[in-house]
Amino acid sequence: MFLFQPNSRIKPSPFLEAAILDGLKMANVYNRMIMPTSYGDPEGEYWRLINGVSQWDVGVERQVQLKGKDAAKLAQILVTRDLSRCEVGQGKYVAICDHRGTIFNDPILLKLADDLFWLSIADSDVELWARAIAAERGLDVEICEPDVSPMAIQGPKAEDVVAHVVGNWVRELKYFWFRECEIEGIPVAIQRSGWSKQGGFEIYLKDAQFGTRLWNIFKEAGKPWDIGPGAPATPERVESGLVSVGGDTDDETNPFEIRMEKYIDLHVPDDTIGIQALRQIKVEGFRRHQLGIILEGDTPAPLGVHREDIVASGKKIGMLTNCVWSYRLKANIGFALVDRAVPVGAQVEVLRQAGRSNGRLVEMPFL
Ligand code: THG
Repeated sequence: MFLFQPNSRIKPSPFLEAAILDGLKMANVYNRMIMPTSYGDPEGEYWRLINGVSQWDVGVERQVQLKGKDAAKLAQILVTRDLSRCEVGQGKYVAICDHRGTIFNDPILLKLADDLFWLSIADSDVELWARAIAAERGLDVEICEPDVSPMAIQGPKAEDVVAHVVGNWVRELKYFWFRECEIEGIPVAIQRSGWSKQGGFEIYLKDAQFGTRLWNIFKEAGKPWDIGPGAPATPERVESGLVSVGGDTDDETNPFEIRMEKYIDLHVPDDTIGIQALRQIKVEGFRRHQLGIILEGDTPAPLGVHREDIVASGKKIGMLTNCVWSYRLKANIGFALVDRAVPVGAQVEVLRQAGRSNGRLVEMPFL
């Protein structure tokens, strides 16, 4: 038998207890936290997300708070997207790059006030990075992790459930916009967002002691729509072409290579980290691009722990960074990070652990 031993360096999500009571069966590690991944029926959880409404503990989407006179200045130094017209109450999907233009995080930035921002981060230590940059540049800003944890309500029926709990005003929220409010006295911010393309909201809980209560409020309210517990579903996010930075990237990947050009503003000030490198990459051209791949064969063959080489005419042209059985396309599909000379439509081979597999490169999203 193998037992997982928690310690004080593994931050518990405020929803984890409720998730376990609801039958959590599998989890991952993300941002040094336990990330629920399945309640024992991955296919059922997938179809509930596609057709109904699903409730997710995504407390692993940790917040990094920037507060103070130079908070806006620091935000623009950290992210390679123009924030000058970002309004209070608005969120934006952004890239954080290092000085070489390599992307290492892709948070949602939330502007709560002119001098207050949250970066709702993917899996790498942005707080440490932000502190170092702020200190090196002598900025007047406080950086901390606030007591804020997201829970997602996702799927085509999510809006009905959330409107039932907080009111019809949520129907008017634009994508990534949010509003702070209370649910039965529990302080939250509600944003139209979530790591799926099926629509939905994230409820940012602002006081961890109410995790189980907030979970149960939505569990109860969602019963007429058959809500159930779930988690970010790999088949759905791959079908939808959503990138997982860290999973689909390596330590040389720039945002252009992974279809993020529309979130990069090359005209931001020169002191934005990585922007000078990105301008140069834009002029000189980048080396790889990310395409979808559809593999032959009709048995599920997901990617294991390791990325797999992709070859064409006997030469390595790139790597498969994820692969999953698509319930809607009825094929194994994945993301291919390949040389830019290799076009959409190319027939390739993947050196899978079980043997060679033929595949075809396609445009994303798949669906
Ligand atoms: N919610 C919150 N924090 C997060 C995530 C989230 N932090 C980590 C991770 N997810 C960040 N990554 C993404 C990636 C894609 C999207 C959101 C967060 C996304 N993208 C849409 C797309 O690519 O089509 C829309 C982007 C746009 O058009 O602006 O939604 O999920 N709190």
